[in-house]
Amino acid sequence: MTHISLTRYLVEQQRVHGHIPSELRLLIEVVARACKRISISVNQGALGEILGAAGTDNVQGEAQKKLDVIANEVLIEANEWGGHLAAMASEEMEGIYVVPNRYPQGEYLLLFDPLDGSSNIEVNVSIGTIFSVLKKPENGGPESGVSEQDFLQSGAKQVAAGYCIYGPQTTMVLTVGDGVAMFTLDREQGSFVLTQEDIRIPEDTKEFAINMSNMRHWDAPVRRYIDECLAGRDGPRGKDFNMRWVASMVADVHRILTRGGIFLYPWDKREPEKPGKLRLMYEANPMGWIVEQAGGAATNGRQRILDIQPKKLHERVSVILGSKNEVERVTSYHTK
Ligand code: FDP
Repeated sequence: MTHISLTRYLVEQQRVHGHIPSELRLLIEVVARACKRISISVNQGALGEILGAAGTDNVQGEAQKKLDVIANEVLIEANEWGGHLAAMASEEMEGIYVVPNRYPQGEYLLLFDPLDGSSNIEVNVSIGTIFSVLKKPENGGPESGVSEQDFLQSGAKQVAAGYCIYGPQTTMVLTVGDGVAMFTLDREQGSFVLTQEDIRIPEDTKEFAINMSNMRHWDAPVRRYIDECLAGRDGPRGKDFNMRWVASMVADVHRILTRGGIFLYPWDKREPEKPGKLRLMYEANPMGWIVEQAGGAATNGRQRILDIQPKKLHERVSVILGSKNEVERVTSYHTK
């Protein structure tokens, strides 16, 4: 079998479809390289002194783990000097990180959740890195500065999105708007190898993922949907459902890409003014686009995730994504 590396895949995509400019290709390769570094740290575990709390809080007031901070630094250091980026934004940083003056500025904006699923670091369960790429709006020519406002674009404007999952295998999943491809890290060679192309999520499923401990706080439409799943064969759905909840969004989404399913992290009554737990720009947009590109759907219960106009960088959102027919069902329970 011919091994197709990530580099070769991107070069061939560029040749055939012409929609991956070389700067974007470089950007994706640099992110992949950073993910390799993060993967090495994750694999070292207790031997690498990377476990435990960093002793700091992030902008959302959540305690940062050492690995959150390390992964954030790795992504910044890898990306700041290449000339392909204007600025970066991370779930772990309050403001945007503008590429320093000593390096050339490019036309792309990179957003990332450096280490998703932090509660799973210590327990040796899959975690990941999620990223999203936007183009800097042409509001004042290439010489003009970059501001937080430039990042506030809807998910539909993404030009690349992906995630890397650090599990039994390290796997990178990528879309540039032409389907979804999967690459597995060959640890001996140190390169990502194409292992699946044109991934499709089955439209129907019998598996849901939600944190059931929040049931008493849910809104009526989510409650109705899950109640109907739980009623199984004798209920209105006429089939038995299974449940999975890894509590790492990357792992739950990865399972859905592999065999279908629906993932929900809905708004709930605990903090009514908070639209949801997950972050629109670092989690919902990239995952939403990947899922759509694989034939699935992603909404906040009322609206397509990718159509939401963000008002702030760290905006939160309610998330329902996965197998198309199930997502449409839950969404219709909200809107009808
Ligand atoms: P975490 O806070 O551990 O980083 O990003 C938020 C997230 O993980 C998701 O990856 C995951 O799906 C969810 O939170 C888990 O939330 P619960 O602990 O409430 O189940």
